[in-house]
Amino acid sequence: MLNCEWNNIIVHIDMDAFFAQIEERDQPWLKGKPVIIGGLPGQRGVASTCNYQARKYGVHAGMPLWECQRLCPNGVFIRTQGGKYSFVSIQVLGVLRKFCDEVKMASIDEAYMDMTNHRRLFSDLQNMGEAIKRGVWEKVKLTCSVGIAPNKYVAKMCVGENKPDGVTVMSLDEYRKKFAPRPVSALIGVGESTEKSLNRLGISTVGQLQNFPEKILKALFGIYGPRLKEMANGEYQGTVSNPYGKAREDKSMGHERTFSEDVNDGETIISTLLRLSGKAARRLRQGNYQGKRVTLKLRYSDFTTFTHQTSLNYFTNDEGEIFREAVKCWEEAYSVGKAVRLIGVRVSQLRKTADSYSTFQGDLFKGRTALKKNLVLKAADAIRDKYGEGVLYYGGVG
Ligand code: TTP
Ligand code: MG
Repeated sequence: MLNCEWNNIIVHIDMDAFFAQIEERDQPWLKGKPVIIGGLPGQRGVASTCNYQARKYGVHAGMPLWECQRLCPNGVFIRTQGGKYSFVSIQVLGVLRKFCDEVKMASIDEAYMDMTNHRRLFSDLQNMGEAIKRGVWEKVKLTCSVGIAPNKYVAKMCVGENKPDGVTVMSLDEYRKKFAPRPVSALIGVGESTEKSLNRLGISTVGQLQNFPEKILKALFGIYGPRLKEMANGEYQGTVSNPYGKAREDKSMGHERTFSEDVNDGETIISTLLRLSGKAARRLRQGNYQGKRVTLKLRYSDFTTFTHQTSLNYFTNDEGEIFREAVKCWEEAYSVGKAVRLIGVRVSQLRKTADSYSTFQGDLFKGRTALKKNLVLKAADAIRDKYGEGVLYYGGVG
């Protein structure tokens, strides 16, 4: 019988080097080699992830493939096999559901479980974590890491402490002590700009934020101020909804559509992607923004939700280019045959431009072509301004 005074026992599971580990499992010759998932060297695009071997070379998710190859010339590059990874994700969900009903997938390889009412089955929390890991291993032959804490935020924060293949149990006191000396950027939810603002206040460590007067934080950050302090103290009760690792703070613009009936025909999806890309691009242009990263969001009929993203090596607010990237994500991420409930397109990593039609740097549209393209966009926007959003849509992959 578990002796634990916590009011809640929250378990966070995060698969280790998820896509890469699946490929290593399925292709035994990869054993011991640095493996990078996301595309072949020479292709545009970024790494989705890499195994721990490749991380030793400085490779990480989101890094352009050409740079991965420069840092790790012996790396084995593999294209993303979205359907296969989603299948494994659903298998893992099945395992977790055997431990408790309250499982929430937070991304393709992360889940939260509320084990509060299941504590009596385990001798201690470490043991609980080991049992969950064993269950996952037995079903899918993959390792994961487990964080156990009295709330979701601390469970997620601590899962990385013994990664890969580890269990970390952390009370709020332990969390406060352990994270106090670390920089504020260690907090999930504190991105670059918040870090800079905090630094300007003289707050560089989590410990300093733990003790900083809430009033001042509130005056400077609004409702986000007290939340920052809660995060530092491990008292934040919300979830940090970020599909991939740390929450992204950067501004983004996008649109989503929930279908009145779930769909699984490619034509409907592609035409919806076209509309959503058009709307996202239009918003970017209206705000004089261009972006580099395109994220596709997919929610299936069983409510499992995944995101998949690609990054361009230039900034754009052109709907054709955004659409092309969204379709690429769709092709990589979609589990064939599954019914889709919601789909979304989002553009992030934004920069402000002086003029929304300033020259595109896309390799397809150079010189005169870029100029012509800008004129077409300008004209199309003028027509939409006059007659409404629905009158014009981009007609296909450029
Ligand atoms: P993560 O859990 O962030 O990374 P990981 O599982 O590969 O490695 P770790 O051991 O550090 O948890 O993301 C899960 C999967 O999501 C990852 O295997 C690939 C995919 N992904 C992307 O497609 N793009 C991204 O930018 C990131 C960060 C992840
Ligand atoms: Mg992971």
